[in-house]
Amino acid sequence: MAAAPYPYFWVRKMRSFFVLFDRDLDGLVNKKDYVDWIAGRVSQLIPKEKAEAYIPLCSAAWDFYWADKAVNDNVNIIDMIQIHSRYLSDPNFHESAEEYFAAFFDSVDANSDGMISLPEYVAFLECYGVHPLSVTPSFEALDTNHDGMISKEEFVKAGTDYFQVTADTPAKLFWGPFRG
Ligand SMILES: [Ca+2]
Ligand SMILES: [Ca+2]
Ligand SMILES: [Ca+2]
Repeated sequence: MAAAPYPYFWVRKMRSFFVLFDRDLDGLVNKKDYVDWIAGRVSQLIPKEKAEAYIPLCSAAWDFYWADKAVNDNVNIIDMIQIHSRYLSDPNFHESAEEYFAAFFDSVDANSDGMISLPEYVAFLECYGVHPLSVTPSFEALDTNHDGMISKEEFVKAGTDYFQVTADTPAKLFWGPFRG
């Protein structure tokens, strides 16, 4: 079966997201990579009550976005791209993604002041194994009004744009350096 002709740059974004989790480079991502490894880091890097909200969200995101295509709990890049292509075809996906990112925002906002600061974003991406020195370009890309903070609106827009905009936009840096 020929691969579906998904937009090229969008495919690169999906690859960049996939490789964030495939840390052993075997071409497969499983729930352990996507939830357990991150949960372990979240527990160390963000405040306890924030972590307690974040970890179930990761688990729900795995079930909602990845698990349908899991074979023996593993998802390969072809299946990952296919399942994430629902962002491009299913209008309901936009709404669910907005809800996820709004909830993620509340966990990343460690001091609950309604804004994400650079140190808060550093802690968030450190949970995904991104080096702190690599976070500033992402933070600047998301801070579209250049006030030195990431608002919930900026965060949700970039997070959803990452998955549903097919063009090359600054949202590609949402998860740290672009790897696709
Ligand atoms: Ca792997
Ligand atoms: Ca904050
Ligand atoms: Ca801002």
